Amino acid sequence: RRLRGALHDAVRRGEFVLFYQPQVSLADGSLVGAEALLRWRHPRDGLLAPAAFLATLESSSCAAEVGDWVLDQACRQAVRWRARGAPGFRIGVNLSAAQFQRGDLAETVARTLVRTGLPPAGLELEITETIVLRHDDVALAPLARLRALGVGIAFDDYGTGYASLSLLKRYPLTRLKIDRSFVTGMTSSRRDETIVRAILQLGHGFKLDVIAEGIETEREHARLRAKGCREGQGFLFGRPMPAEAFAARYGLDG
Ligand code: G
Ligand code: G
Ligand code: NA
Ligand code: MN
Repeated sequence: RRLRGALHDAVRRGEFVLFYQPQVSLADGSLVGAEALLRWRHPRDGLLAPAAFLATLESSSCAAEVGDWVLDQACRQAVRWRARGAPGFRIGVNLSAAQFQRGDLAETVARTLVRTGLPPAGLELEITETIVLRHDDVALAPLARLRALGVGIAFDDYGTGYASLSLLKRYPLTRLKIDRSFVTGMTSSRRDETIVRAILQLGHGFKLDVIAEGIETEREHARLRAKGCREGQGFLFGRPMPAEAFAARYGLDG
C-alpha cells in the first residue's frame, strides 16, 4: 500500500523525529525523566502522531529498524541531558512487537547502552499487555535479561488489559504506568478513584514504582499525591515536545 512505501522512504530520508514528554515528581514538580514519543515529519502532511502510521509501521518490514533508531536516539538524548544538569534523568522508550519478534532485543539494548554510554538505570522500556501477550513465548526471556542488567521495565496503560494481574506475577517489572483513562475519571467517578487506589496498593505491594499518566488538572495532581503516587506525566506538566523545546524549558542546553 502507499502508506507502507512512504514509511520506507521516511526511514531513508530521516523524517522520523522524537518528541519528549516530561515525567515529574508529584511532591515538588521536579523533572525525573521523559517518555520518548515518535513523530513523523511528513513532507506534505506535516507532523504526524503514531495514530496515523504506527499500525502500518508495525506490520511493515522496517518496524524493527525504526525501533532501533528510536532506542538509539532516546539513549543519546538522555546521556546529553544527564551531563547538562539532570544527572538522574531517565528516558522511557516504547517497545514494539517487531523488536521482540526479531529475537535480539536484549543484545540490541545492551549494545545501545554501551555505544551511547547511558547507564542501564537511565533507561526504562515501556511494554504493553497487547505486546507481551501476543509474543509471550519470546517476550519474557529478553526482558528478564535486561532487568538483570539494571534496565527498568514499565507496564504501560496499566489496568486496561485482560491479564493485568497475572502479568504482574510473571514479568520482571519495575514500574506501573496508571492508564490515563483512570486518572481522567478519578475526580468524577468513585469507581475510577477506587481503581487508581488499587493500582497504587498493588504497585507498592510488589515494590514497584508507579507513575500516573494523563494528568491534566491540579485537582488530579493533588488527589494522586494525597494517595501516595510519587510521579506523574501529563499535559499539566508538559506536552510531548521537540528536544530543543524540552532542553530550553528545563535548562538543559549546557
Ligand atoms: O505520541 P502519542 O502521545 O500520540 O502516542 C500514541 C501511542 O503511540 C502511544 O500508545 C505510544 O505508546 C505509541 N508510541 C509512541 N512512540 C512510540 C515508539 O517510538 N514506538 C512504539 N512502538 N510506540 C510508540
Ligand atoms: O504510551 P502511551 O499510549 O501512554 O502514549 C502516550 C499518549 O498519551 C500520547 O499520545 C500522548 O500525547 C498522550 N498524552 C500524554 N499526556 C496526556 C494528557 O495529559 N492528556 C491526554 N489527553 N493525552 C496525553
Ligand atoms: Na508509552
Ligand atoms: Mn501509556
